[in-house]
Amino acid sequence: MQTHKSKYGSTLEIGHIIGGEEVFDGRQLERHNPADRADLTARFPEASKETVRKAALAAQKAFQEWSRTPAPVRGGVLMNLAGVLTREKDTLVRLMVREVGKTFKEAGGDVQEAIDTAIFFASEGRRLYGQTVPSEMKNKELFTFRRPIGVVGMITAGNFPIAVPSWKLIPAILTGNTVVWKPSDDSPALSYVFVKLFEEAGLPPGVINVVFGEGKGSTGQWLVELMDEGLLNKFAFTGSTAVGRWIGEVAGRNLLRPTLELGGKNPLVVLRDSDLELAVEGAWWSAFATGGQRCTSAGNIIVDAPIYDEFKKRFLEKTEATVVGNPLEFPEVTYGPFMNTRLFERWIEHYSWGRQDGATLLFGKARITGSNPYPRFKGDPDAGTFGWPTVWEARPGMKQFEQEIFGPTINLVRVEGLDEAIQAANAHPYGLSSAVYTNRRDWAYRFKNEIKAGMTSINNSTVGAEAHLPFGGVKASGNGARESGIWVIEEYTYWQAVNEEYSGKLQLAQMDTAYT
Ligand code: UN1
Repeated sequence: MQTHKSKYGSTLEIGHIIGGEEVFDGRQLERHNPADRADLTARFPEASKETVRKAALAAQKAFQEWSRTPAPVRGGVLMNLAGVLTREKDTLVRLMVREVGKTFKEAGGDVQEAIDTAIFFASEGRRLYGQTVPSEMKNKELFTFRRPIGVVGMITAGNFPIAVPSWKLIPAILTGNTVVWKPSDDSPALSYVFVKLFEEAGLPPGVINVVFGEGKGSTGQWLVELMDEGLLNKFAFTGSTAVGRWIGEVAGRNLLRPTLELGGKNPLVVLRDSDLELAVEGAWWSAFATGGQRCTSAGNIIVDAPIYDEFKKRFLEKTEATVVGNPLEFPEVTYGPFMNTRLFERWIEHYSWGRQDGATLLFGKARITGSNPYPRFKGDPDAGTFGWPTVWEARPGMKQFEQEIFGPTINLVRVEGLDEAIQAANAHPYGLSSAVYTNRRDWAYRFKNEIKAGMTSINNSTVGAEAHLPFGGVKASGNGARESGIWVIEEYTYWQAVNEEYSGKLQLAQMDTAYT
């Protein structure tokens, strides 16, 4: 790695990390701060098919030793990592604000989530329990052991550039696997620094290998296709449903069980008896935190008819107070720029979906620019790509009600009562997060029982899941695999059944007990 001075920090000249060596082959790519497109955070290469293959071979080699390393010792590396990340938190936070345009507060949460994950799994190395199981026969013992799966391919998105990779990397290595990780091309510097911190914490070379590049038609594709060559034993992906489906197909034909964390169109329901102030604040944060660029961001706010008008009035007031701008220079902003122009282009398209379907635009004027100013903008809007906070009135069945938008857009949806609210909350293809605001326990519990979603909040935001609860969705939001907490261990291990015979003779299960 080389560093050069840049406007706000330094530019990293980085290579892939393969078997502990830095490898510089491939077309050069660049990453700029999305809030100004001038501040260069990293210059990094695009890994070719051959380079990705080398990374998988390095991971295979490292697996031999790492899988034999006692789990408490592997956990010890994670305990060190928690310390190193805590020491480096401020540096990582600042780099995250520069590289992906998050606010300081949210970047702090992102890094903290990784620290919490490291702390959680550090001791898990001492609790990687198996079982003893009674045998049908005398003088025979049965046991189960967790075994690592092997080499794991990983592709992650840039919106949670440290937290989400940590949910994959940390449990994967704790359980004895080794990794080839292709991070998002939106966060190369952060990913590089993150892996260097694992090294500093004592992780041997080759346990985590990093290949940089882009997605389909590039490094990401080469990595996925290594499943067909038998070089990967597991795949873990966070990103769009379309890409997830394709990864799932490749994994399926190779009989691998992937972890797929995909899109969301998360409903937040506000019932007639709820605390309106709390609901408005929770809905606003669910919609606009990270500029809506979270898989857990709310997509539809479903409001009970008797309070609809009052909610709408207060929600629009709160939306108008949203501050948008360059988070590095103005830490008070609610959200910053789009992470990349692809996301912006997708977001801008939804303005035409809304018009075509007859939705009503209540607030928002597409892209913020000097000639299309937003009153609460901080900084130079033309320097990056920023979106107006946007509020629509929509109905189930409309495209923008059903499809993930991944930007600062929210729909208000009017329903009559709990039954209709639950029906609307389920009327989209996804099933990741959800929320209900009510003071009635029976309503809250009916909602939690009937919503088809992996995660549900009662009187709280759709975003901000804690690092030790199972994270994941149903329907188009994933394949049922869970990340975080103890549950993720299932995804990175297989059960080995062992029997030990000490009778000194051949005892056969089933036959000996049934017919002797
Ligand atoms: C994501 O957007 O991919 O629950 C993850 C949350 C965060 C993680 C979001 N803890 O909003």
